[in-house]
Amino acid sequence: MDGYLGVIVIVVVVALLAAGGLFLLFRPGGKSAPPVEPPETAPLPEEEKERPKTGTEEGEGGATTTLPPPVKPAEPMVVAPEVEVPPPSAGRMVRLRSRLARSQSALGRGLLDLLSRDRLDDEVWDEVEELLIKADVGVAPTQAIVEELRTKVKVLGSRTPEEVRALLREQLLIQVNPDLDRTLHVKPHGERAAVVLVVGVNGTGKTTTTGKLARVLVGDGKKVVLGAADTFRAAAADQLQTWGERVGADTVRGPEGGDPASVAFDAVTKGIEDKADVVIVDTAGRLHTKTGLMDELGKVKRVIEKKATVDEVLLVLDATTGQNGMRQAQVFGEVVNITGIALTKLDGTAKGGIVISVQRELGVPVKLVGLGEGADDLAPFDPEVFVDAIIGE
Ligand SMILES: Nc1nc2c(ncn2[C@@H]2O[C@H](COP(=O)(O)OP(=O)(O)O)[C@@H](O)[C@H]2O)c(=O)[nH]1
Ligand SMILES: [Mg+2]
Repeated sequence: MDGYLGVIVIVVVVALLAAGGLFLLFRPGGKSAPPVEPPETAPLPEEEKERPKTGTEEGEGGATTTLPPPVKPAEPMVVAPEVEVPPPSAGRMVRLRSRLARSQSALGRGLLDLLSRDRLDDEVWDEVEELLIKADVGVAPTQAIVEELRTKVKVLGSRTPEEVRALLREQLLIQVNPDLDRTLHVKPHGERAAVVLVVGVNGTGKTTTTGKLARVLVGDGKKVVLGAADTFRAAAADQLQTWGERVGADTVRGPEGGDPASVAFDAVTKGIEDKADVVIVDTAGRLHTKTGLMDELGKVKRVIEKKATVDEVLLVLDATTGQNGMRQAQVFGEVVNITGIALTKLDGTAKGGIVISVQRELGVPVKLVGLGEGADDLAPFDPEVFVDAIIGE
């Protein structure tokens, strides 16, 4: 009887072992098939695509199975991320001129057509006015342009197309004001990094502009540290960090929902410790009340000023939002002393006249323009290139 039981036990054990082995070999997701590259599923954002893949992402558990050797030799485990060298600031707007021409040339063509008519009566001048207003030039600058053009045209009498073009160019340029100081204040103070604070309404392009600006500055040979003071969502800090990693700029971040001012403080501290030239601090824009905004931004600025000076406060403004965006932006002007405007998405609107009206209404020069979603589609604003893109060459 005992021997009989022993045999049964042995048979059961052997059967269990065999089943286990088969399971190991053929379990779903097991390594019974030759390893395959992870599939390219949804298209990755540009930044993600460039991130080098490490060996650890292939999965786990491969070592315990008895499998044919992988067809491909293993990739090296660690690949240093390649740091990009972005183009310098000089010449960027010229490179992006075609983007501007594409979005703005309808305005220029319309104006040149009207001004080339044989008879320039009140009706024609009304149309000129209408075109300028529609392009967000603003009422007062429009009136100034029309008045000057009327006088000059009268003096000229008959006009050649070249003369019309030159007159228009001159008047637009006067309104854009080439004499404004558009230098970005990013010179370090001795050993202490310069600080740029980036503010503006949610969705205008603050984080993107912060990342692009880091590239501009790195392209000019500067060492940059980024501060992710938009602590509202972890994704915002990730987004900024990805921008930074591409050009070798460190990003200081805090816990999700943490205090933005303390992140700003830590970023500036790191900037000074690391002997960076510039610290750029990205902020949140989703503040629903003016007092909330006052409190938060005011605090960020005050806390930075315990360590350094805020050299530049860039207001990011979405050109496609026109007058609406401008009113929202004005609130920021009441909270912090804006020193420059970064006008984004100028590639996506025919209303380039906003350059003129925003400078007038906020009393601050446009220093940077965003002309696309590409990493290097941010340029220092150049009034002449801008006006030439409007009226064509
Ligand atoms: N076409 C275009 N899109 C832009 C430009 N600047 C930013 N964007 C886009 O605007 C969206 C919001 O940008 P983001 O930086 O996240 O805005 P934030 O909420 O102010 O930080 C993103 O899809 C950007 O790619 C620009 O100059 N041109
Ligand atoms: Mg953001």
